[in-house]
Amino acid sequence: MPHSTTSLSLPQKITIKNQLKAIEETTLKSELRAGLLAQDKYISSKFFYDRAGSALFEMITELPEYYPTRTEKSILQNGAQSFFSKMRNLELIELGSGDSSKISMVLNAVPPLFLDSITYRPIDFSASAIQKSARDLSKRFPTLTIDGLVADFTSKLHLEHNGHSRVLCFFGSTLGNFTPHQATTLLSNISSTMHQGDQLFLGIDMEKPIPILEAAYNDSQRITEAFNKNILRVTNNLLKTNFIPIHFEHLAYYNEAEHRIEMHLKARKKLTIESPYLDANIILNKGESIHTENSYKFSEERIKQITTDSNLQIKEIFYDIHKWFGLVQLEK
Ligand code: SAH
Ligand code: AVI
Repeated sequence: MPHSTTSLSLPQKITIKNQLKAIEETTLKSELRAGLLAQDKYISSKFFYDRAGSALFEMITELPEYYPTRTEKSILQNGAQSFFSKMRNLELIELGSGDSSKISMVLNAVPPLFLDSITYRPIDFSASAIQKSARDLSKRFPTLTIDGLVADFTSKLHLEHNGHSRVLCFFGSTLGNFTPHQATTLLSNISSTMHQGDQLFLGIDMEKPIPILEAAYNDSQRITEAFNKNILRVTNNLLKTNFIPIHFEHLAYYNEAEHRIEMHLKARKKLTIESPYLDANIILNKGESIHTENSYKFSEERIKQITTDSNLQIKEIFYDIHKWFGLVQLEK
């Protein structure tokens, strides 16, 4: 979510551009409106990530039930370290970067002497996440140049190639938050920002027994429920709607036919939603739900399909011992 970045004094080697400011008013509001006016109501999962949402997501990553983060980190620690240790004179671009913990594991593999030859370019919808991560990284890696970009990676990204080779990272299985069609479009757009020989490290959550999947999105501390309901607060802020989170029930279940976890917010009673940006009130009937997220789980076959369709070649897939998560190394 857009926050002002101009008032901050940043260390010398950090710049943060905000590409969202210009489109915020028009595109974001009309996107939200379209979802709430649809027959099957939805809010795009990118609206989870304002300051509070990013902080709640960070809490999710530490929950005992939420296996993806620690599993991907275990793969980063073992699998791809030999590639990362050879990185020199390049741009390291991270999509949906969030906090600094995963990219720190990548940068830790680089001999300190060569860190000043790397420009790290985090791209995220959340200005607060980029600011926090850039500050953390500049303390840990003072010679690293950081060029952050607050942007929606589903829109056209302005990533002119400056001649340096590129290593892109798209961790966390965030690609899984898009339908196969959307994911192929997104991956093809990412691929189009790469030159021959550039690499992409893509984190992918794999299929596994349903109870493990469902527990990860229904944690006992109800942090995922708070994260899901935060999207209503973000919507209230942007559209001046009158959603009251306690009027909704958190639902998260595995849709086997679609290979995805679905998250919804189900109205506990009939609700009338008002907004100065809507021509008429929206009526939500008791039991009607708003679809807030899909989180697709992959087979190796579907990984091959989507990457081939996006004009990328698989060099290697690194897995954890249970094959719960895959880190796919792709080359243009
Ligand atoms: N990469 C981190 C964070 C994953 S959470 C990890 O692996 O833990 C997903 C991140 O993607 C959030 O930081 C969110 O703000 C960002 N994000 C989601 N949709 C986005 C979009 N359309 N454009 C840019 N960033 C997006
Ligand atoms: C960022 N994304 C891949 C997470 C996921 O697992 O789909 C977001 C999340 N939603 C609920 N818990 C975590």
